[in-house]
Amino acid sequence: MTERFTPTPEDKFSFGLWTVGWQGRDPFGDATRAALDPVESVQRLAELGAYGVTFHDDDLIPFGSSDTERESHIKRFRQALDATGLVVPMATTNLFTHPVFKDGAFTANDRDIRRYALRKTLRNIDLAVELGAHTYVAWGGREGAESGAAKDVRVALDRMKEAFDLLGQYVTEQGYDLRFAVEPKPNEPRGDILLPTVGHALAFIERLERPELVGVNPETGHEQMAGLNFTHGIAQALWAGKLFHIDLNGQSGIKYDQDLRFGSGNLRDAFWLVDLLESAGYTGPRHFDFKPPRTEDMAGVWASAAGNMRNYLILKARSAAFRADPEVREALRAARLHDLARPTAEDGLAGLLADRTAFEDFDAEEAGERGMAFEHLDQLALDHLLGAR
Ligand code: XLS
Ligand code: MN
Ligand code: MN
Repeated sequence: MTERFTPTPEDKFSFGLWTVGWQGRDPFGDATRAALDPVESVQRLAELGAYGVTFHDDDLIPFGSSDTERESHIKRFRQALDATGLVVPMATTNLFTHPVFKDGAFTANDRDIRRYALRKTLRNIDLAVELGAHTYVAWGGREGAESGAAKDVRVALDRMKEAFDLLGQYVTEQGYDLRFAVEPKPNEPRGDILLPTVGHALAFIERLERPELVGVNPETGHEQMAGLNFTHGIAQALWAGKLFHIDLNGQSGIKYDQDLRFGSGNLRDAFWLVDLLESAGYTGPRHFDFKPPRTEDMAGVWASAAGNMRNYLILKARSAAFRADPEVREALRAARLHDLARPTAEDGLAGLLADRTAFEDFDAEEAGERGMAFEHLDQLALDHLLGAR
């Protein structure tokens, strides 16, 4: 039983250096853990069965490093990757920690800062590609405001578009095989952040010069912070062909960004999410963006990291059992999922207009009385999730 839930690189689990490396600093308290060497993170994650590691430029190369220091950090990291076989599927830019980004990066009111943010990003894109990444995440944590007049949001969106158009031009001109994934978040650290949900991001992407190069990187907790159904957001991103990457973690309802390990918080949504990813044939990395709580020592950090993968694999097994259960198949029919899959008017508009049973002879009273049988179906799901079937 235990072995079934032991991760292997084929499961495509990846972690950010900033996750296991989080020292536990929060707005009210100092670090509770020592800094973690990225090389150690790579080694431990490989031992735990992960396949990939991701990073912000500053996670790997401390802000302000000289060129020589930068080279030596990259060299050590690359050696650890080679020794363990871990890959770098994704990288991203830190455009939020240094005070220079206090009013944002691509949408800072200060033009000098916007130009610096773009150069910082372009520099790290070169490194991302050198290390083999195919996805570049853009989380605009400081792109936002706390007050009304401080940010002209329509103009800020022009600047955001300008930034992504330039980034798209750069990777195209360089011939890089790299796509961007916008990561939405409603708030924190800004009072309100631009592109706050998956839906906002999807609409934004369609207005870019090269929309095909840009998708989304939704994070479980970020949608749930806004009270939204994460699985529905992922379904729409998949429907739009835009799920380029995903940040998995746990969140208990509408509160600060908890970044709990995957499976904690809203377990039911986690079940439906895994069910969706696995049945939709999502082939990208299962990337964990979590924070081991600051109560933990290093043993707790690795236990927390391992828990993410274990919970994903348990939920994957539960979802497979749910889908294979003959009673579930019957319940899905009773709930008329097959009917939803059928076009509403395969006879076309003319057929619909000519069909008297669709309106003139339609018995709305009788149709209104038909039960949907959703409760039985949901109980079967819960039985599987709880291991009762
Ligand atoms: C913060 C974000 C961040 C991004 C990468 O809330 O989740 O960690 O994933 O910058
Ligand atoms: Mn988060
Ligand atoms: Mn994230």
